[in-house]
Amino acid sequence: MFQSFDNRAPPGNRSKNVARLREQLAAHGLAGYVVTHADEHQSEYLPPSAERLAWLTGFTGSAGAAVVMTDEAALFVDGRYTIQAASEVDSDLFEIVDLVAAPPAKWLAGRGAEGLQVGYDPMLLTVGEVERLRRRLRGSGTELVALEENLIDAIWTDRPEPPTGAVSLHPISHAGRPAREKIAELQATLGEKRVDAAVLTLADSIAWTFNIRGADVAHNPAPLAFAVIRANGRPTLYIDGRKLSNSVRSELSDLAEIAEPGALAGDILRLAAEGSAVALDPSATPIAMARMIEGAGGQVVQAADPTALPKARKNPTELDGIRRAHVRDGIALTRFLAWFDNEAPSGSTNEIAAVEALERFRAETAEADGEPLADISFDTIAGAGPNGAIVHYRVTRGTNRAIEPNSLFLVDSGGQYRDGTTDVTRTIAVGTPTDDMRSRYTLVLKGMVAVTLARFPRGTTGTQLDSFARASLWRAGLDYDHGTGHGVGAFLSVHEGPARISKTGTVALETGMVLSNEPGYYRPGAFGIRIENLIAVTEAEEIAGGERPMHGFETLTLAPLDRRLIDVAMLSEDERAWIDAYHARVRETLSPRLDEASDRAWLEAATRPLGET
Ligand SMILES: [Mn+2]
Repeated sequence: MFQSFDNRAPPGNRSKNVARLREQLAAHGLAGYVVTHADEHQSEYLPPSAERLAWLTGFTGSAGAAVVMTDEAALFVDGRYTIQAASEVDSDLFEIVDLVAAPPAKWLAGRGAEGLQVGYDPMLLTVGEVERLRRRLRGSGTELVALEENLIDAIWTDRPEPPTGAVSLHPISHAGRPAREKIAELQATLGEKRVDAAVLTLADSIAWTFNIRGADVAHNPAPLAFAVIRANGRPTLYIDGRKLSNSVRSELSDLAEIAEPGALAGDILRLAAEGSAVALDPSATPIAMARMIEGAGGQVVQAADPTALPKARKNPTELDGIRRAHVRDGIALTRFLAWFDNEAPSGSTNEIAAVEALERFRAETAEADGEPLADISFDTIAGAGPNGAIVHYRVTRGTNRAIEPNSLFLVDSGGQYRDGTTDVTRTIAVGTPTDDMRSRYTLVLKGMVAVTLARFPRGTTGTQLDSFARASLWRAGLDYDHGTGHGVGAFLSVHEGPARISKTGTVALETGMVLSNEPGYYRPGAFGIRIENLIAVTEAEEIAGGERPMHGFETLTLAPLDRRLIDVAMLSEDERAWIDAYHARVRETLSPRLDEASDRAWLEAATRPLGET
């Protein structure tokens, strides 16, 4: 199993850990220390060696920060994690603070005493984070101090070793473009921007550039590494040599110099000493690197990671792979949904059993298809009844809930296959849904379909489309507190920048970008609804009678929507026609590929036209 159901916090006595950190504060003459959920690569999924926040506080969410002062301490989490933090963290040790309403800088400024020095690790905070912290702390008396040594590492005696997962080559049959060509394009971009080099620090940027994949962290097949791309001259890839077999090393040596990560600082200093202009992405790059460059006479040019856009625009080979992955994933999901419909009404199953069954169907289907499941793309969110209303719910043995009759079940999951990454959410009725559940489900579905059917001119951003997904809910006085969609990688991160469909999605949507389309509705304590398909931006085309070419979306995800939850009377003709056509496509694509007659019969019934009984 790729998913575990145990608490993931590193073992330890949090009270002792905090006390030892306070001894470090005293030894360094500090008033406090900042610990973020981060590694040097700003990875979403951390290797165990970087779970410093969890080691210190017990909190295992995917985002957050702590500040420990000599006599008080706070853990900062956003609204997704307030409930989880309260159950995981000892409130005698940490005050739990809303990250949005009172971010660390505001909280620290409120403690303001002249000359208060608060330490942090400059390899773990980005250029942008430190700039924001400094701006907010200005005039408060509190000063941030970058420390060479990480104070957690100094006291975490049984800290795991950093990972050394084997690197594999991502073949041209999946990547679609040779790494050499990608590097040349990046070099041309640097030339246009008149910079001498760019430092890449994100694992997926490096994986994409060099056509490699890794096994350092769960769920994201990118190797933890750094790279320097020079406008002129060979790039250097900084990676722990233990991750490279002889054959992989020899392939990579044709593209780049290969060095140990420890060599990066010296190379950056040399570049800077030559007076080079070096591009750094402020949202990704450790502040330590910017300081090194400026300190040694180089020029820092803040610019978006140059791989972000070319990585996001999937090429035709990648899109073909992604489509294949979605057919495979659709078969697995259909088998799961048929299984669930058979098991759930008896009331004898539960969230963990559902997660296990779904992973088993994915693994079996992939094995039979000759493209084994490399991983799940994130921990499956399987929320029964009220747990469905917890947006980032992860079931543990402690929270496992029985699936009860006359309730909703929300399942958000995905697979990592070498030809593509999937992410799909379905909300399923168990027994008889209430009218209320059906009307809310239909409003969410109308939003999902509105984005699917959107036509939009070149330059349109995700922010503009985000309201398409919400309009039906808004009209009913309802909304949801998360973005509508995120970018998705090609056998890479399930959450990929830079485009997104959300209130902050300011990047224009371009042909080949793959995004999620996942509106929702949540009634705390009762039920949650989310419907998610992945969609790819299609080429702008002429519309009959129209005057300007328009982009649209191709739906990639293939899995039935629960007809029992659709109130047909609430649908427009267009919406109804889209759902029927989608179901016909799902049936025609998947049915011939289902081995079991019972699964084919289930799919037949689940995808018949709306209104047909
Ligand atoms: Mn998603």
